[in-house]
Amino acid sequence: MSSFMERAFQLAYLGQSHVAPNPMVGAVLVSPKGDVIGEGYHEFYGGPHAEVMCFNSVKESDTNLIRESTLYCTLEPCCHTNKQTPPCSNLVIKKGIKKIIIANLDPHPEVAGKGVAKLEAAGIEVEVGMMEKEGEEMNRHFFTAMRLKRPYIHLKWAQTIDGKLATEKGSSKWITGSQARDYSQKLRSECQAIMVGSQTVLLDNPSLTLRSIETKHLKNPLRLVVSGQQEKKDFVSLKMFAPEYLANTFFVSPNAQISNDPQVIFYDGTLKGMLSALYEKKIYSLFVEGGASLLSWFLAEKMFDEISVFVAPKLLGSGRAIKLPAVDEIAEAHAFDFSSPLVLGDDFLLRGKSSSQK
Ligand code: AOF
Ligand code: ZN
Repeated sequence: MSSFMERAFQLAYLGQSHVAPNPMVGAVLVSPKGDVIGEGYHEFYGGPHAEVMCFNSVKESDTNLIRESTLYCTLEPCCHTNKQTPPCSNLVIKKGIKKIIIANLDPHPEVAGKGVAKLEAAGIEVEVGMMEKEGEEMNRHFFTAMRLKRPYIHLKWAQTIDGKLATEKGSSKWITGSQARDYSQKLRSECQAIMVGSQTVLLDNPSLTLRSIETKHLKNPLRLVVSGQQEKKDFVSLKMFAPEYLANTFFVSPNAQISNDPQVIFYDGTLKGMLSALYEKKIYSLFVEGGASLLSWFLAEKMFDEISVFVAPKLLGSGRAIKLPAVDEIAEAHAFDFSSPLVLGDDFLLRGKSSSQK
């Protein structure tokens, strides 16, 4: 019944912002009479998996029902061992349930169907694919990272109706109103890391933290500053480098002279190289917030999965804008599918994906 799987999804989402780089996973155990006798989810990175939490929640008086029960799990139980927790497929087999219903296979190269094969070999009935699309959406960060060996990329910017992200001088506080800015914090909270260019950091001195009422209880994403050949000394007095934030702030830099600094993620100067370096550090999702030249780099290389553009009812005339190689014909324009625009105070948000990604 998909209502049990819906419940497993609800539980999985409770781990949002706390489980990255792991996927969100929820599990529900249902007795032959249709009663929920166990529930659990992966609560935080390094913590027990959803299946473990679910079996642990079963009351003493219900343990005799486990053998005849069905487990609804949003992800294929893991079967690999070179990691922090023991493989869940062994636990599921040991508990001897009758049936398991799974939304998505785990694309991790060491799982990818092997978990299911193990369960089937042990005589457990396995069904895969219930609410598969919802699972693809929920774990789009982890799945993209596993399949493409790079982080999921969400680009975000705020602009005037004439397409300016800042004045010529670099002033951008504030293009949009407070409702749009609060919403932007919600988008931030979905990702493992926020990325900005070093010019933006020097100009705006942002803290890049979660402060809105909706997001205050969530874990702050990592903060990544893409710098050129600059040295750290220009940045130390800025908010992101204050003692309470320092541990989660990193320079992403091609400067070989500072490559051994633990606060530096070194890369070869190319966008692909940068994404590989982040993937190797287990950074599986990026929220790229600007400025215009960093965003233009990702856009020009068509390296993104999702974009969110806040549009404010203002005109600037001139100013900083996205710059891309010119096209001659409208038919050659990069087109997007935006879900219904969201009105946020005086501004609106266009959020979507490239239409070619359909
Ligand atoms: C599951 N159930 O709840 C999760 C799974 O480092 P570890 O030990 O936490 O293992 C992380 C890997 O396990 C992760 O890369 C993914 O393949 C899988 N996640 N699997 O059976 C869960 N979170
Ligand atoms: Zn597991």
